Amino acid sequence: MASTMLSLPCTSSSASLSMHQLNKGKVKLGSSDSSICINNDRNSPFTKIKSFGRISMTVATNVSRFEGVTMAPPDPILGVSEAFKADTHEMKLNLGVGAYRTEELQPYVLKVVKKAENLMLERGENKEYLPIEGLAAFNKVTAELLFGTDNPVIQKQRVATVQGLSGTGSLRLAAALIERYFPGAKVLISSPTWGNHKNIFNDARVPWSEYRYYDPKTVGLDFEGMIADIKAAPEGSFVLLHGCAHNPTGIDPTPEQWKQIADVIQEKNHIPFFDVAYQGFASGSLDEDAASVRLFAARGIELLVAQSYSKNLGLYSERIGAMNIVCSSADAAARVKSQLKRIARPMYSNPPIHGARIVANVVGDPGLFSEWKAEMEMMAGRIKNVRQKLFDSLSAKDKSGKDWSFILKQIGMFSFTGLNKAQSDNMTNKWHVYMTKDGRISLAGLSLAKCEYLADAIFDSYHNVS
Ligand code: PGU
Repeated sequence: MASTMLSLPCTSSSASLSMHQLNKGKVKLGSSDSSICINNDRNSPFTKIKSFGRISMTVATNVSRFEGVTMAPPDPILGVSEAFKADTHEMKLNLGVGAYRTEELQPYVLKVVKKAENLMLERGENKEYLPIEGLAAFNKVTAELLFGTDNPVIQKQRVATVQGLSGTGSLRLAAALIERYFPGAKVLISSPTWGNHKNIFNDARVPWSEYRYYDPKTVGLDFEGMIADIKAAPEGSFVLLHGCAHNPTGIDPTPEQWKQIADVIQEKNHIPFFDVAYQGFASGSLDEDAASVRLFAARGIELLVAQSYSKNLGLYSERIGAMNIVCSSADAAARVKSQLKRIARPMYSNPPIHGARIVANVVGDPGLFSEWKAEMEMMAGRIKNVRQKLFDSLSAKDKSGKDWSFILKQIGMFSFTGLNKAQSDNMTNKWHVYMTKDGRISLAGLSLAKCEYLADAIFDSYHNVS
């Protein structure tokens, strides 16, 4: 039972008016006299305190106005970190969230980020509001990083770029634009995909359906299924594509397959909608990882690209990213940008400055830029090393003939192990390995030292749990 302190003017009319309001709000009071409810028992929660012509009393509310609000389930990805924190086992391992850790399994702040932050301190930069569309220097470099400085879409000012609240916020902005300007249009999402994609389009009231992507038999891409489903979708649908390092499968189309995907999308007049959350993290090269987006842009197709700097610059909690919409003319881009700003203004008004300045400083300075590339290669390299070691350990242990080579074929932060829910539960309950229930493990949270232990856990879960 909750209690609330009330202070009422000591006149009968105002007291009874207050009572009326209280009763309407289902507030219950203790034993009452004729006009107001006062309890003289000092130990009761309903205690009268009289002072200077006002009566103060404590009232108890036993029915919340939020009675109809049900408990939400934990988030399938971020909820895993909460469960991990509560576990006290010494061998516990958090392979849930896609966040880079050092070999010592500690969070990593890039050296180049610290340098950029020092620069900001030295310059004594202010904390004034940013424009709705974000920091101009950031918007310039982020679009150039994605498309390449010399790309005609940049030269001809055909890209509407606005700073967003990282990848998620940028996706959400574009979803709102789709809902407003393309009513009824469907977004096609890969099956499986990053869990939050569906939430984003649901909340924006944009209808979506899935296209085939992952083939459990080959633990590879179901390319024919993908093409057939994109072909079968209503003309003018949005097709959500992971620019590189597909989450959760770690399986990307080959350059040849990307061309065929572009062919079908063009043929059907669809609009590609790229989610680029791992530029530089898949191959270690920023340019290589942007090749899919650049292929579509080179064909003159109008497209959308959400960007995130959570992973490649380790700016997870700074919430820095962008939405880029490539239009067929500079005029259309200007109008689209104006509407993106209109959507952003009542949602969050304008974005935060800190991460935007870091990105602008790092990408805009040739020295810092090359240091960043070296650090990104180092991070991508560490992940490749644990990937190899995990494969070696599993192959050495498993004499059943099971082929684990898919681990080596997958790229990016994750490995999609093929473990089902019961097997994933065994990983957590028996082995204290925290992962998402779709069988995804984040190799960015694994150290060489723990590969052997993880291989034991996977071996046991795969062979001993059905
Ligand atoms: N798009 C994809 C494909 C992602 O994997 C993620 C992050 C995002 C967008 C959004 O990242 P921002 O931090 O908003 O830029 N996915 C991670 C991080 C945890 C989460 O679910 O937000 C993951 O573990 O899948």
